[in-house]
Amino acid sequence: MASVERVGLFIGGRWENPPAARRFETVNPATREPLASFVAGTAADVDRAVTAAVQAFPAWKATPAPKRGSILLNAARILAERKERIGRVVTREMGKVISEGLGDVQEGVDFLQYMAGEGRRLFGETVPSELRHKFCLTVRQPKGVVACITPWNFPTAIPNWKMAAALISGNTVVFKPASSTALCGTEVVRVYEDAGVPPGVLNMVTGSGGVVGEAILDDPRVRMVSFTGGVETGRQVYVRSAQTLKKVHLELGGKNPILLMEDADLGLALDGVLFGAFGTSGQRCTATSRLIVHEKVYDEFLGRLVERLGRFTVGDPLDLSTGMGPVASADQEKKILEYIDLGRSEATLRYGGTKLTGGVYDRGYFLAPTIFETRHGTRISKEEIFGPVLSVIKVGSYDEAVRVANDVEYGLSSSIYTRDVNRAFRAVDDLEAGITYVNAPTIGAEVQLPFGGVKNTGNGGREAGTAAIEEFTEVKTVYVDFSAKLQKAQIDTE
Ligand code: TXE
Repeated sequence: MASVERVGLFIGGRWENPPAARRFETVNPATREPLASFVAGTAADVDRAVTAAVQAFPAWKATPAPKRGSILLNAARILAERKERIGRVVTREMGKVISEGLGDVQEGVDFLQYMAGEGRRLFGETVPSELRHKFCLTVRQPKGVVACITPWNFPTAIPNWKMAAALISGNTVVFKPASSTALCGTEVVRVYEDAGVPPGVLNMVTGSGGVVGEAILDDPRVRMVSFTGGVETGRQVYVRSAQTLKKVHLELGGKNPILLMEDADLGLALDGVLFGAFGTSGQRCTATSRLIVHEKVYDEFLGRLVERLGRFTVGDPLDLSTGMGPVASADQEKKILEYIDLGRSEATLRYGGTKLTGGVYDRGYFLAPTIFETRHGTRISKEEIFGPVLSVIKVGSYDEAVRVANDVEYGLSSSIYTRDVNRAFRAVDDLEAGITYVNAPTIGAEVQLPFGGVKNTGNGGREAGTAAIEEFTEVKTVYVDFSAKLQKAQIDTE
């Protein structure tokens, strides 16, 4: 094995590097160079990590939430200090262009700051009683040990979203990062460690979903799992966790549309479509993968889009002038190319559609940004591709655009470009999605607002904002009777 950094498991506040452990490496998708090596964790490792989290839980729960918040604020500061370096790690390990690598880290800084403040809120409710001299309220309590299982596409942002919310709520955490971006996950854990998160409160076990992930799901001491990934894996996670009656929070796929109406500002929409469809090489759960265009502006807009793509650069993601980097892995490349082949058979290829070759391209997983003109109903127009492939669909009216937009299994993000304020607000009502943007693309979530979707995008939960606190806490209802006599609700009706 090449001489790369050897990262251990993080259990009970110690980095463990058992010499005999099986290991795996992560590689740079732009160059195929190995970056670091990691322990392929086992069920026994998970057992020890959960035990450490169980043991650390009472003291962390008893730590005043504002004190937990000040540790997270430390983490925000440290992460901000390391932003440049970790942003480059994101780009080198996952392939998104450097501006987006830095954005990935910034999202963590923002969220840590937000959640640090939440330590001084964690609001409950006070509610009137139907009886005299009785006081009713709710308080939020942690769930206990929670698991955070994360994907590779936002390799520092998503772990921060989950872990900061879990920790401020008083839970202890077992974290399993996606294997292909385990160094990014490690960098996040090091930030929390250096910020003063006590031993055992945050534990990381690297390794495969089938071994480490399933051992986490099977452990009855883990009371909640927060998972982001593919819909099929999410379904398995849900079913498996049912055995131990865990709370399961799922963030899954999307097939996010932009509705481009005949009265839209086409120049503005052009920028939005390019960023929405080809940012992060289309590997965002909120990526714009469908462009639903009114027939009156269809030819003009598509012509302008193709012309712009002709000037769009694909290449080294560390180069500031690059528009799009590689896709994240050989598996991703293979899957996307299969969808492109399918698209050639069921739709009209309008741009791209190839693996890029020659020069730097031969070292990594580079695909051309790809546009298909298709009718609604083809597989490429309905299935999540998770790559730089945009399906463009022509419609004759707003109502048809909405029908097409809603006729997919997912409902994460959506967008409409129009200058008609009535139509914009109608779209907010009509689009079946957890997020609707007006005159902006389907990507660009801010951390202080809830994030999540409807239909097969998840099971009803939301990340970020105060919604995340609701996910990671139990509500306790408290009745304080200071009447000094037995009062009976529903019975003492006078
Ligand atoms: O995700 P997986 P992958 C989609 C996208 C992509 C596909 C596969 O379409 O091409 O999913 O990506 C862990 N029990 N999205 O392979 O397999 C796994 O190790 C417990 C959409 O990365 O879903 C990783 O840590 N855990 C998405 C995490 O689950 C298991 C973002 C996600 O892995 C497990 C990423 C198991 N049985 C991919 N199997 C989005 N919508 O944002 C795997 N894991």
